[in-house]
Amino acid sequence: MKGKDMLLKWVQEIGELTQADQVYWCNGSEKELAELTDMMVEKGIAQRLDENVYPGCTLFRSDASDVARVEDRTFIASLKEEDAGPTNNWIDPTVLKETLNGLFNGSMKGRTLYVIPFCMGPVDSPYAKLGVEITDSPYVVANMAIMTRIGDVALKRIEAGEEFVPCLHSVGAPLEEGEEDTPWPCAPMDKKYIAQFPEERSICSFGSGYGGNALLGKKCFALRIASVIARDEGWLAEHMLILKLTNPQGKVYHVCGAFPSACGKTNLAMLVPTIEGWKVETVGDDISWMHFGEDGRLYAINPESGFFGVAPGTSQGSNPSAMATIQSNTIFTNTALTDDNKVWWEGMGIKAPEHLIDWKGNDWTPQSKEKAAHANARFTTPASQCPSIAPDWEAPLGVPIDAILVGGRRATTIPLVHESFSWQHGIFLGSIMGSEVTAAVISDKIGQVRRDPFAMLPFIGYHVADYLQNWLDATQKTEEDKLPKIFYVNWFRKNQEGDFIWPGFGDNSRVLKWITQRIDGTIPARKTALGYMPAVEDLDLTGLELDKKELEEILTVDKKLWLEEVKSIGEHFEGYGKKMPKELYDELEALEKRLNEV
Ligand code: GTP
Ligand code: SPV
Ligand code: MN
Repeated sequence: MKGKDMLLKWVQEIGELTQADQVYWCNGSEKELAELTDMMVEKGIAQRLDENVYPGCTLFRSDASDVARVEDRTFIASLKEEDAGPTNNWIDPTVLKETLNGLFNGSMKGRTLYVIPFCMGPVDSPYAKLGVEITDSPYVVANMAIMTRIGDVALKRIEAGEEFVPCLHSVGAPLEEGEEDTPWPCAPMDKKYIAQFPEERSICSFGSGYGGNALLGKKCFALRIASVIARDEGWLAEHMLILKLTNPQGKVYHVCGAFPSACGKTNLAMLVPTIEGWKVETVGDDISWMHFGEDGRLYAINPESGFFGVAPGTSQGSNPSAMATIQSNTIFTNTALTDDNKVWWEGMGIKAPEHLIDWKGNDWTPQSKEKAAHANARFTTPASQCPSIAPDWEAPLGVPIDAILVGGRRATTIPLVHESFSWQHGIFLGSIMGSEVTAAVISDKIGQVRRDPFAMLPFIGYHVADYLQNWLDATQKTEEDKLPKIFYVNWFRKNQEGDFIWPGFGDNSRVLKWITQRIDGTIPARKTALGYMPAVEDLDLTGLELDKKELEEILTVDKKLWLEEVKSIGEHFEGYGKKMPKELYDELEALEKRLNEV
């Protein structure tokens, strides 16, 4: 859609369809957010935390059925089924629209319809894109106000005639006359729809109020719809963190990293190095939009303005920058609450108090069997508050990317780090990524390894084979030596006892150091069947006491396991159908050959 007139017409139509009580246009001011928050606290939807410790912070508890993204209820409604490809749930757009029309009919009765104009990307960036979310959830408004640039800044660009993506959202729980509201209204699972219309570039989400299901600027727009736009326009919309790394000599590098949900993007983006003289600054923690600059290099912008981060496991020890960021103006969802109005979660680095209110609102003691915070409890917090935020994180043209990391959660098989032989081999590494499914998604497969190419499996808005081709095509847009080097990392190897071998978090800086040395060509590497790998001595392990044998193990290629992996990759490629680029099969064959040579 384009222009103010179309926007007004759309809002009017949706107002009539949903029969909302009233329509409110968000301007994005601080006053507006403060009033909205007051309203939610008064209504008992939200709870304020201790103002002395957590100023401007609130806690929300979701319905127990609405705690994460729902991939089974997420649809790509492209005109042709084959365009959605084998990895997406396809649904006929005409059929779906009829269903959705039925569901949205009267769905906002008794509620306010909020209109949120928003901008993905710095407001002065030529790469920024606009959207307008209509929602009946004030919680969504408050989150969008942190996660994106909302209100007048975005409306101005729409009024100037720019295109915007219409994003329609309802929690799907109309209120009848006199009916009392619940703190977290939502619809049952079989009525939930998270729908993307790629040709029309529009989004429609019904029935869930949680995270990526409801904050439509994030996964629905900045990944599913944006990936389609990116394919058409020749750029890349990716599920990646963006960080800025400075070495002791003051040389700057920028690194993107594609890890699946709850596999360490936020933590790596805010890492505090454990090696002397190194500095990491944050540009983004979840999404990277990359364009080719005039110099032929890839430049990344972060389309978001906040972090929607996993709370459990976040502590002063693991991520002090996140802990400092969430001290004020933060929305907590599904964490536990202490008796003195503070938040608590497992892995916060603070002993569990004798009594808590758990994420379901029940009393909890250390003897309780269930966890006090939900595993996918989250904080929504402004990026600008992050002590490690890079001064140029809003650079309109983005930052030039030197390296791309791909990786996931794998207890076995995948070494700590290996470097690709070439761009094509790097895309192969991205295409074969596998990871254990985490609580960031409602699934009965949690803990099982699934293939997740470039951590985009749930987020590619079109055919996965075309998506991989779009990556391969980069070499037609620029010279290979201008493209970032691609590395495959795995912080999650476990030993016999089930403990992580690599300390991770701040110590991942040691791997980043090796990566910069490879970029600069200042350190040799071992050529293995998988790619270039460091020997244990090549990593800066100053001050670390690790079991040398275990370290060697995570820097070794296990031929037997890898031959099994090759088989499994072959099956996974077959599943992607005939459109799979031949280059990736060539890489698979070459890998098998190299493995059989050693
Ligand atoms: P999404 O927001 O879902 O996309 O997740 P993410 O990729 O940003 O993951 P995040 O950084 O929030 O980390 C998820 C979980 O993994 C947290 O519980 C972290 O404590 C844990 N984690 C992150 N980095 C590491 C690491 O280097 N080693 C280990 N062992 N755990 C880690
Ligand atoms: C993810 O699952 O990758 C997230 C959380 O970042 S959500 O916004 O819910 O998608
Ligand atoms: Mn994510």
